[in-house]
Amino acid sequence: NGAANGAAALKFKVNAPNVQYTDDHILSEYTYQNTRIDRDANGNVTATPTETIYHFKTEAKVPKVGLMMVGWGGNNGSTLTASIVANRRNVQWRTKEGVRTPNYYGSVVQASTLKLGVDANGQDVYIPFRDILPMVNPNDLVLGGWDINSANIADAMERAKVLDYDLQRQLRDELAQYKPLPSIYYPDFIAANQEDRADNVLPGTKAEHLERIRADIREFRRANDLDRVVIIWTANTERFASVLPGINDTADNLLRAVEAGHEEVAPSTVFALAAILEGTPFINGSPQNTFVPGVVELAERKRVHIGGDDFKSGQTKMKSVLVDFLVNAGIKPVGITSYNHLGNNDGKNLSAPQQFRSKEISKSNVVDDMVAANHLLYRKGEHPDHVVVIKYVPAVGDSKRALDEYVSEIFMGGRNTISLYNTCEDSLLASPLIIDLVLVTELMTRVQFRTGEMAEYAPFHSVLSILSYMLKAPMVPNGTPVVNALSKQRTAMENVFRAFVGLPPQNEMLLEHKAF
Ligand code: NAI
Ligand code: DG6
Repeated sequence: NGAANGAAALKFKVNAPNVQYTDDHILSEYTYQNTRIDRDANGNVTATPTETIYHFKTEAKVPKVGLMMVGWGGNNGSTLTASIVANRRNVQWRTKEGVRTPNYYGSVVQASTLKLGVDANGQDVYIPFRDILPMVNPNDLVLGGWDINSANIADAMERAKVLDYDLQRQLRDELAQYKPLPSIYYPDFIAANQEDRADNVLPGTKAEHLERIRADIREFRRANDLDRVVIIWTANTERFASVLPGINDTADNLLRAVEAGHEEVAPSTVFALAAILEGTPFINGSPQNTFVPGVVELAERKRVHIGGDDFKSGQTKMKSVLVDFLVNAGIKPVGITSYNHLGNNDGKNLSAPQQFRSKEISKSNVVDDMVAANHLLYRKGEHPDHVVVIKYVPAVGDSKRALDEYVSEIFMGGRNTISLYNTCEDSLLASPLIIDLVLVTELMTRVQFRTGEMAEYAPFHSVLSILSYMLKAPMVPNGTPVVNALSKQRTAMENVFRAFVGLPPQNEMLLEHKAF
């Protein structure tokens, strides 16, 4: 992103009366258009166009940001760290195919483009996604975090067996300096087969753990002179916590439950509480219900951003494209069967029933909105059969195999079966998602909005539904529709960002090319 910062460093400016630039801010006045639908007693439908004026204010200066990973020594944490260092230093490495250079493929923000508009000849003009608004360059992230395993990040990278040896060799000295902070280990929440990893754990009570993690965040911020910190859970999948009245159902009850050391408070929930109490956004990259109602209430009370759950990397991403396509094509998926096997530590942890169950839940609800959108194909409450199987096969390591079968009803009683087979290093799909989650979350902390009824600008809702594209089971503010369809999720991100700079939503009408 270069040395320049603030409005002076913007990659483009919008030429319109509704957009202003100050030294510190981008100000846009935006007309949000929608269509309200009403039905009368006879079922007649009226569609009324609506308009709401929004004012957006975006801080143009990109802050110095720290990323703290919980589970830093895992496959995702070590791969992400090594890859950022490789990009930062432009480390090149040799494989049998030749010399390789680092990149950020798989990051929407870093490696995809968006259509800004059309040129004088009506031809599309694309810009890097990262240039739509001032965003952090991942090379500038200060990295740190916790792990219940004491391995330094060089050893963790070697253990993960994800990156090529010649690259590891060149990164080793720097990564050996990175040592995860001791973390919270409550054995009941992750698989028993993880016990031998737990050699870097905090002693003490739950209340002491909460205070210790809060102190770690403050110290990381101070030692690195950071403007902001974002925390991400990329540690093992935990079992679901029971949501219990009086324990974790409200913010105050949950804080009391931590004081009392209640057994249903998970490590991930203690981290989320610590982050929120320190005013630090927290993202959950795993499927468990870290965000019990008490956490959400505290985040809303403190106006801290949270996002989750569970990185959406491969199989589910395909599902949220393919089922959307089929249903929108008027084809009716009736059976979806998803197998995968993998041999990394994530697969080992997921071989335990309760941890598998967390993952099964997050992988299973991902077509609901697409099915519900087409009442011509599905009766109310009708769903395709949907089965998810995960097996641990150590021999394949981080190279996950995903096999999917989609059976659909087609024209006049016919059947269509699509089979997919996908092989790929799991951590190389997940790590760029972490970058997107962090960069978009950080950006959202710098944007405020105001409508006609509001006297002051206010931050966006604590629950960041805009992160949905990167997440399998997107968390949304209460009462908000959950969107799983990938193209809708990306369109939402693009158009919300366009609104922040005062541009209309992207449409593919190309009306200027449709006349004789
Ligand atoms: P991993 O097992 O290699 O790494 C997890 C790390 O967390 C380990 O180093 C472990 O020691 C540490 N850990 C466990 N409990 C901890 C705690 N309480 N505090 C701090 N550290 C703790 O797993 P991997 O492959 O890095 O995945 C991480 C998480 O991301 C898993 O929950 C996985 O299900 C989830 N995920 C991964 C995806 C992928 O494509 N790799 C996609 C979707 C989700
Ligand atoms: C086995 O399913 C391991 C999991 O952690 C997955 O790799 C991960 O959840 C990614 O799932 P998906 O469906 O997004 O590829």
